Amino acid sequence: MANYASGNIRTVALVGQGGSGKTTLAEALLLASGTIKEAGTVERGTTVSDFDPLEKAWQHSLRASLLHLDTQESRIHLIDTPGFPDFMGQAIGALDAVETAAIVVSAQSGIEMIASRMMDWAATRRLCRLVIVNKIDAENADLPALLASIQSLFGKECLPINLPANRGKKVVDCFFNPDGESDFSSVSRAHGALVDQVVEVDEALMAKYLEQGEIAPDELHAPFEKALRDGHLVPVCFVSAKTGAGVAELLEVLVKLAPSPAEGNPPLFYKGEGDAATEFRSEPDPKKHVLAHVFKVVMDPFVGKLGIFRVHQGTVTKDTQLFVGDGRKPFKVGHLFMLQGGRNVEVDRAVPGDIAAVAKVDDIDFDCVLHDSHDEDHIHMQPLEFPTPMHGVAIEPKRRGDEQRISDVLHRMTAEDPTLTVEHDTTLNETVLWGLGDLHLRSVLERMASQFKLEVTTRPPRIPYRETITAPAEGHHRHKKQTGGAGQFGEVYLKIEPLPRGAGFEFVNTVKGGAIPTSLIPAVQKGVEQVLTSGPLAGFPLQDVRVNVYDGKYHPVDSKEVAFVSAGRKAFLDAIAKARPIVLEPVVGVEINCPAANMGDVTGDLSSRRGQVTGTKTLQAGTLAVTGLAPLGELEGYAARLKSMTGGQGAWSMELSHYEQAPPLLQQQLSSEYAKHRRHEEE
Ligand SMILES: Nc1nc2c(ncn2[C@@H]2O[C@H](COP(=O)(O)OP(=O)(O)OP(=O)(O)O)[C@@H](O)[C@H]2O)c(=O)[nH]1
Ligand SMILES: [Mg+2]
Repeated sequence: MANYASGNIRTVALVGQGGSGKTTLAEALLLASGTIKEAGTVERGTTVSDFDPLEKAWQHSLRASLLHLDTQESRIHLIDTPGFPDFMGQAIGALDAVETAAIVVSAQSGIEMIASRMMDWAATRRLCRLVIVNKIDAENADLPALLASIQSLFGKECLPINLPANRGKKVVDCFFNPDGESDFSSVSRAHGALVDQVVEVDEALMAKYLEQGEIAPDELHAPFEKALRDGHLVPVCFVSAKTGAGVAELLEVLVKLAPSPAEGNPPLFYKGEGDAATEFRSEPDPKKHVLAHVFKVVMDPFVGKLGIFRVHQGTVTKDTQLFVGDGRKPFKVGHLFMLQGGRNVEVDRAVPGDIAAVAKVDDIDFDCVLHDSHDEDHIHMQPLEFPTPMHGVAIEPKRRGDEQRISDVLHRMTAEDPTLTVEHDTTLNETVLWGLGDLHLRSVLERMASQFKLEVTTRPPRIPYRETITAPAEGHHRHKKQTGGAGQFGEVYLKIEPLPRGAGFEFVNTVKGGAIPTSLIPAVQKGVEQVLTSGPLAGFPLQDVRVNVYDGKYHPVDSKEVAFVSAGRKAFLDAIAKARPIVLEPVVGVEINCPAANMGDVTGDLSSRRGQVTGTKTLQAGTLAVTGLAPLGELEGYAARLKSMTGGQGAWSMELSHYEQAPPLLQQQLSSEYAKHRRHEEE
């Protein structure tokens, strides 16, 4: 289907808990649309979506996969995302590319953590939401109870758009057709509830409805889309990806009711930088300037760097010249692709709503904007908030000499994955990989081993403590050295003050009258910054401080750069010593799902770790979600502890909440360890 228009495009991200059946459902949708002739399975490793060797081996999706299918004049772009909390970055990133987030819930296991997180994230992003109840064929599925918990947890606006019938062997539509028999609830009541909800967004229609008692489905289309856009309606569909029940009906819902690019909420863009930036929204008009957003980057072993983007405005063809962000030099598209799992399908053009890719453009980075006009510089999309990686592993090559290759490979992997970071701990001279969970880190190490033949040994990393100051102070240092002929001279006066938590570092130069020549200020800054990576108290990075260099002295012959680097560093250290420095510890927000019976143990254990419970909610009969805060340093071995407390039934995730002052005992312990370490080094 070559020439579809934007109005016929639907973009859908399948999100939700690991194992809820997203990949199997994607396969079923491809089959129902005739895109594939036979459905693969996750067990046999034959699905279009989980094409990566590691995904096949683990039988779980680890990356967002892009798929597309054509049905009834419509092009549907599907993104199948991983459900494990460890790979959430991939699911969050996909939200930037779609109008509709379909939250898949397993009828077997009910609502779990990721489903409810995804509901919230999609709502913050103003996406239209759809709840898909999968596995309606399962023996132990209690569908009426599940629907009730969906409504109590996600809201009354979650209304069935179809219902299972014939004991889950098929589904019956409740939107277009008020009559029919279903397994539970009544089709006509479900129909009434939908119409009631939809007409609430349109006063005139509401009046008509009250008067006539019925509204033709055609007239409901526009208000239906509005209700979806406003989050006033969240349709619930029932399917079995395995037996195929409800799959054709789901396609029908996507085609007839899911929003086109013009019917969804257009994403927010910014033009300009910082405070001067102005907001605007893209228009899904194929004739306007191109605006496309790169929401995913893949380092393909065969085609190199692949930039995957969603077109929000304008038309991209092979001949389009595209600028990357603020770059001055455009590139010619040349080959334009749409992805079908691991296969790149070459296409002629991409219109608003399309998800496409270009290969081998090195300047393309995750989250950049592609555009075709010089006037469209300095455009950014409203940034997505990714969880800060808090699970770390320190790695060391097994073979000497692999250091550089490890660094290159990790660099490529972090380019693909916004939730993976690499840090070099200068104090211990070790490389630390930070990710969202143990599985996340393991997947990276396995890829390093299998794809790049790089073997490493691992050990737990240090907790990422930080240092800061709590009072303003002055610092001074005069660097003077006479070695043989020429001497070294540099003198620096500076003031420091604490900045709000999370503000980072600021360097200000207010030197007057050339007391330190402007050309040597960078040397002072360099010296100051040398201290930042390893604070004087316990060797942790220093943050949230402003340094103001305001005076100094120089010597026309002896003042060299090195002298001012050294003077800057020592003046800063001098100031820190007087500024009541402290160690900050990371505090994480945790969410724990556990059987209600284990609630007491779980909360008691959390308090014994200096943690606190901030809320509990019932996910469904017998299962609770507990949220809380705890210092990261106290959570060592938590996964194993939770497993033993809950008989293996607990699940948890954590993400960085904030940094706060570490308790005095811990501060002392960390600084005496650091002092010992330094003595050891000096010996
Ligand atoms: N009985 C039944 N089993 C299903 C159905 N859909 C999927 N499954 C099974 O559920 C398991 C998980 O399915 P996947 O499709 O891998 O689930 P997923 O949501 O993609 O999981 P992640 O990729 O880890 O997020 C597999 O064993 C499937 O065969 C269904 O409709 N009924
Ligand atoms: Mg999957």
